[in-house]
Amino acid sequence: LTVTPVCIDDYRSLAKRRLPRMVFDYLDGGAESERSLHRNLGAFAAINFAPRRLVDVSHRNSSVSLFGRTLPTPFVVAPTGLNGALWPDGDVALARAARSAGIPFVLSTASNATIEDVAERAGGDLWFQLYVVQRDLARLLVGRAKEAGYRVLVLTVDVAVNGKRDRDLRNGFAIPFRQTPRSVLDAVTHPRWALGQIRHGLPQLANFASPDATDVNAQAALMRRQMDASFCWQDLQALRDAWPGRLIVKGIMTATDVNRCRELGVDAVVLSNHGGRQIEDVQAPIDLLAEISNQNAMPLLVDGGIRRGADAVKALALGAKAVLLGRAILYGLAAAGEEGAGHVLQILTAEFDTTLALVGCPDPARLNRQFIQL
Ligand code: HOC
Repeated sequence: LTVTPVCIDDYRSLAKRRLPRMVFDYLDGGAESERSLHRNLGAFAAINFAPRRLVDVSHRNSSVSLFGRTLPTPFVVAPTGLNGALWPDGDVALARAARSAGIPFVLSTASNATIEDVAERAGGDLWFQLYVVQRDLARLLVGRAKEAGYRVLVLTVDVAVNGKRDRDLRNGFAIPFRQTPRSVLDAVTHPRWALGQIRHGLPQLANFASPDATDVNAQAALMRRQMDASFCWQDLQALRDAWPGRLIVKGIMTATDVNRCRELGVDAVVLSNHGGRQIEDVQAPIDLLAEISNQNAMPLLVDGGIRRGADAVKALALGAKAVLLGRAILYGLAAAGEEGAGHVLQILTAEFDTTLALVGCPDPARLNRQFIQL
């Protein structure tokens, strides 16, 4: 890196420079006119602090407690598909960055490294994210994750069908990459990215790689983000009964569904609109958190639009236990691999610590709504 990036937006610019347009658009883009995506960012910007003065903030910590464990910071690396398209062996690079920072890494069903490979080569606090493409396959994946030592299962419930992403449609984005004059030009004009992909081999949906026909069909279905759209509450109950560890449901966007998850014995939910990548015109998860966190006994996590450590302070003050990082850490990965992802975590952690001092709260456990201008 010639100029040291100082914030997530700097990493976004570097990612934009290194990646072909179609890959950057896949990472950066959202559903339809991208109003949900922009609402997520705008919602954080609209929240002001109510800083407390004359508080001793000379000794601070950044740790939070989740499921009876202490995490050094409130950040969790969100599950994201196709990380290998951003950086060769991107899943392992991200998992290693998370391990170095001591935070959980959530491996996506749509990863480009296998469940076992990530456990062996990265380790750390591993969580597994499940997309139910086919029920038999889902059972198999969950069993593999358990066997490989993944501690938490995260079920994503907001991709019953594929959201419409205009940028991807315009670009003809698909895996395997389609060779058209435009996509070839896009690749050759980004030679650092292209060489990495050639050296490492083009990304596959690694968890599904198998010579049997079922998996080939499942792989194709996942590529189209075509899940089992019949998966519903009684299936969640069955999953709850089958998975002995912590179970998180990701993609919840109403108080009613939060309560239903709690009644079924789910351990936590992630308030999420999938980074504005699925449904257009939905509330920002941080706004939903502000509405419902004081009515809920269950741990709430939140994602969507976190680009600053201060955003995590806002989320915790409004009742979140932790926040998930999607695009923020992927910009770092896309710009500079494990090093970039690790630096993103350092930047966010430093910003988080500075903000705690500036709002007058030396311990995240003491954050509450009094630190927010309501
Ligand atoms: C091509 C397979 O959650 C996203 C991801 C999609 C995961 C399936 C990708 O892009 O929002």
